[in-house]
Amino acid sequence: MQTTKRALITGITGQDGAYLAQLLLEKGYHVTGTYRRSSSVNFWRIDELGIASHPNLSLVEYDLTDLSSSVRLIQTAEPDEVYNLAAQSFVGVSFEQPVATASITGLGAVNLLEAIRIINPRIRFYQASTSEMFGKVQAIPQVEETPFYPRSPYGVAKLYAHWMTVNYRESYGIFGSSGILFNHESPLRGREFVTRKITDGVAKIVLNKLDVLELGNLDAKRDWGYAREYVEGMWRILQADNPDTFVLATNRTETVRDFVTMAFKGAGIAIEWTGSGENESGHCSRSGKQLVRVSPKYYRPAEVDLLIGDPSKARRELGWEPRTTLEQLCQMMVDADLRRNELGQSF
Ligand code: NDP
Ligand code: GDR
Repeated sequence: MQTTKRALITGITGQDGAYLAQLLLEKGYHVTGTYRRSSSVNFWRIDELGIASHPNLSLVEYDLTDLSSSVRLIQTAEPDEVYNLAAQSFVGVSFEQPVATASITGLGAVNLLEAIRIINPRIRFYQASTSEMFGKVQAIPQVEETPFYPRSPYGVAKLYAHWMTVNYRESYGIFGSSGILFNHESPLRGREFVTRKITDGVAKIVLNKLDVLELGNLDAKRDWGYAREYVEGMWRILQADNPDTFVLATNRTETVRDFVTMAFKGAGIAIEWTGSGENESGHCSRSGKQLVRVSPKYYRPAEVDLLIGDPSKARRELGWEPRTTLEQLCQMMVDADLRRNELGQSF
């Protein structure tokens, strides 16, 4: 069904921002997407999706840390729905830049909530919350009621933004909803995140552009889904009758090691593992050549060991369901990275 609604997406240059913009444009929304000023702005994702020049897409320069810009943004974009996807979203970097992460990922959300409260409290607000808020395992699988125990400055900042969203809902009646999304990946994932680092690395090894893939903790377990399906969940969360909190996940968890094995298999290479911890390595089972090495430089000061989410509430109340298997997702990413590396594209 077509609509004339207006949506504002912060962070349109990111993975989710690009997919969500595409989805909302297909639904007939006018979309305002924000990007950060920098010496070389990168629109490769919306270019790849073919929406960069869409007539119903406006691109606006914006920094989430600035309250006055947030007020002006809400004033000029006049959105019915705001999707706050902008964040310093890389957990590893958050240990190096805890203050910047708090400011962007934590306080940034409050700048938008304040702007909404001041200008138009009827605007619906989506906060991109995360399974990182569960952090140290308190229960398996994790659901909306599972106690939080964040294990990184990023997780702590996101938890603050999450509770502020709940607080604005309860204090001012703002339609503020929070999606606690577990890891979701795609060919548009940034290369600093482990799945894309792996699929890009596999492609480079196959094409003789890289000898060995260096990774950190191979034992971490994640619940990985397909980003395109998760942004559809975000939209459903804001179409519900009432503001609420929802977990979006696949309810399957695998180790980083398993994902590496899967990605090499997707490129026709069988991997054998030997050793453990820092001495673990992955070899091509046919030639014996070492293809994977563990490097402690990728270890984090504190790790989230095991994430697995139960999306029953979203299934029941929103009709949302993940459909793509991890094998399909991994293959999609390997194929995309083989293609990009063959073409010499560097994103
Ligand atoms: P990305 O890192 O791909 O995108 C983040 C976006 O935020 C980019 O557009 C980035 O701009 C923008 N941004 C960063 N800092 C600022 C700032 N100060 N002002 C304005 N914009 C800024 O993240 P994803 O698309 O993967 O994730 C979207 C959101 O969902 C994030 O908030 C993330 O924390 C959260 N999340 C993601 C999950 C996942 O598995 N992908 C799971 C759960 C939550 P630039 O391009 O200039 O860097
Ligand atoms: P995560 O994703 O921290 O879960 O946050 P990431 O892909 O960075 O790490 C997943 C797990 O893999 C381990 N790992 C490595 N990670 C990276 N990046 N690089 C490596 O070389 C490497 N080796 C092992 C990590 O230690 C970790 O255990 C993502 C982000 O998108 C967040 O914004 C989001 O909120 C959460 O997912 C849900």
